[in-house]
Amino acid sequence: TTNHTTNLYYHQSEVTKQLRQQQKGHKSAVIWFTGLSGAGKSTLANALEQRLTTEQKHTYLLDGDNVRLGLNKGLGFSEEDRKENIRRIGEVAKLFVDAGILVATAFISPFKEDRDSVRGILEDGEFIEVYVRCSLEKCEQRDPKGLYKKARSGEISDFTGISSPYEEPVHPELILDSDKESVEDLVDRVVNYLKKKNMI
Ligand code: PPS
Repeated sequence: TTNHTTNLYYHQSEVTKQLRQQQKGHKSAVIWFTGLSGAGKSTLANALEQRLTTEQKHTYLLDGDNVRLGLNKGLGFSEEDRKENIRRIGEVAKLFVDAGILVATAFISPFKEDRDSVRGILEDGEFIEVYVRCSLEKCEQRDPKGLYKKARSGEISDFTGISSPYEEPVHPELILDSDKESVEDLVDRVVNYLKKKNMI
């Protein structure tokens, strides 16, 4: 039987990932921030990107709302759509890693299986899972976009933490307690990790 991938062959380009990394003077990887809405994923990913850019590293940031307005327009928040959202983001992140870039991603990515799948398409050490940990109570108290309020009133369904599950990472590379330490200190911890692993 013939399917859509039958006559497709992966090409290895002449310029390799290793060569791109050499040229940039650092490794490439995905720094995958996961956590509840309002936990601080975007804030931390942004601050990390700024810090790395200041240190002359080549970075890119893939962020929840922006990706959902473009590449993943049309996907909602059912389990199936979130799965597809994360799958596509994983593939895009992998392309950035191939391009030699340190890519930070900020998505709730509530399902362990989906995060593990992204880890699975990358090479060892290229997937750095960062759990931005913050209690639901605190996130709900922050409610920067007023979404928890809408979720509680039933105006939004399938809302993570309220009416849709969040599966905590089991062995993340890093846990950042966003309600205990400052953004700068937490960014330090990520940068130190990258240095310790000789990525930068
Ligand atoms: S997921 O679960 O990884 O596919 O979600 P993600 O792509 O990160 O999108 C999360 C942002 O979408 C807004 N939003 C919702 N989040 C959770 N549940 C529901 N039902 C929902 N509806 C809209 C919300 O602004 C999330 O942004 P963050 O930055 O996480 O607060």
